[in-house]
Amino acid sequence: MADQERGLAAIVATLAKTALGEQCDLCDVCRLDANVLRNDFPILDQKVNGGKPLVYLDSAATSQKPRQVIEAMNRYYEFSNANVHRGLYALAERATEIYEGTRAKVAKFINAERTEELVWTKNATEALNLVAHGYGRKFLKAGDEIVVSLMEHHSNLVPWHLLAREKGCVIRAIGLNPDGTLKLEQLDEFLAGGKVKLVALTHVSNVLGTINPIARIGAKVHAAGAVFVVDGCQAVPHLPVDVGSLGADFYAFSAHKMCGPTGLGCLYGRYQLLEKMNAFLGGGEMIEEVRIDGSTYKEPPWRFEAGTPPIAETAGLSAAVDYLNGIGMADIRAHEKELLRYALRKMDGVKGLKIHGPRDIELRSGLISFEFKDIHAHDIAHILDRDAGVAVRAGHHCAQPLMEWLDAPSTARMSVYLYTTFQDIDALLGGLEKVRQRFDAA
Ligand code: 7TS
Repeated sequence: MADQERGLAAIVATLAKTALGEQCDLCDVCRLDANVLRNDFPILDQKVNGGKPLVYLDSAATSQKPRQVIEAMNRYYEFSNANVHRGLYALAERATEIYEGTRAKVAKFINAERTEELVWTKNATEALNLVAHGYGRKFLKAGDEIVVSLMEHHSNLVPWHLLAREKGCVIRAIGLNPDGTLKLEQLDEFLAGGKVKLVALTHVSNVLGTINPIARIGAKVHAAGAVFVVDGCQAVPHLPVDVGSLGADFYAFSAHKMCGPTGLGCLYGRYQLLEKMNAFLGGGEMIEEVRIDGSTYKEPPWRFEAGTPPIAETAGLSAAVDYLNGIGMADIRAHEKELLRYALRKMDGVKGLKIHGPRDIELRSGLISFEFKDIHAHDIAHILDRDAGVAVRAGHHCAQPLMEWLDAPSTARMSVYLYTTFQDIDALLGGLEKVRQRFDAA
């Protein structure tokens, strides 16, 4: 069936369901029809494990890519491939335009004041390491305190461990309330001590789904004279993000979680801070002048982009941002809230299932970590895949301190995105029933 016809058929089917009063994918709340959008994601239209339709509920690990993104990268390789910044011919100019044009587009997407505040990295992990090296190693010293939280991904912990070990800094961690929100009064206590120089927190937890009150925290951090680093990996793909109003000094995220390709990350940094920072990696592209006994370096953001960068990937991210803007981030968030509301209600009805994270939909993003008592998360994920074609993540989710707090070696996690439907959630529920039956019978 042609794409257009399939799209039309999906709309008709959805309207028919609405007329019947069923839960629908085309509603006034979110104005987004996941069934139609799915036509842009060829990977979702396949069967796995003996003919079961694939149900992809692992977008928090990486999102799927729409045809528009795949085509933009192919087009780049077919028509514009050249290295950036160094060629004086048409292809090189075109490649540079794509590379720098995407920087401007992404800076605008997160409402940065200046395009030069957006640094390309390999992923969010590298972006956070860049801050630890470029800012931390230069400005932090022995006895300075770095505040993190119990819900951080390892990517927002280990760079600070490495820095603290080298410099003799002290790590302090904000604990969690029983509902999986931050104990903000602990942050106040730490800041009151007067030794905190840097606070590094996630915007959205990749395990609990908690959306942290970043703007409120930013105001406190700045009042205490510290620098605020935000891990926005799970936020930028799912919520409207405005770095200016959040008050983040640094904000890191990955293209691959927002419909873009792997191999490309983004670091927003306030220009006055980027300017003062040391280079991270050294080599071609990032230098001004090189002598045999020393070198000088470019202004940000190019100071931090050594070697041939991911160019095709910026072509892909450019198409991804157009795609997200075409739908609207507010509508994506509204759609995910509806899915979350539906999933939480249904999952509450599954005997023996424990759900982590805040119950208030306004405080959580589109993912749910869960456990069945006495069933290992890997077994849950394996049975969901084999018996229901449902892909979820299982493990410690690169958040071992949080697992310790949850008193769980691992959890299973479902996560949604703009292409997730209510039928996907129903398939998960059917799969969970199979998991329970299998273990009840054993
Ligand atoms: N920070 C958070 C909050 C994340 O969720 C992740 C990846 C990262 C940082 C690192 O991103 P990367 O692109 O540099 O690897 N989170 C996950 C996840 O939850 N499952 O797989 C990857």
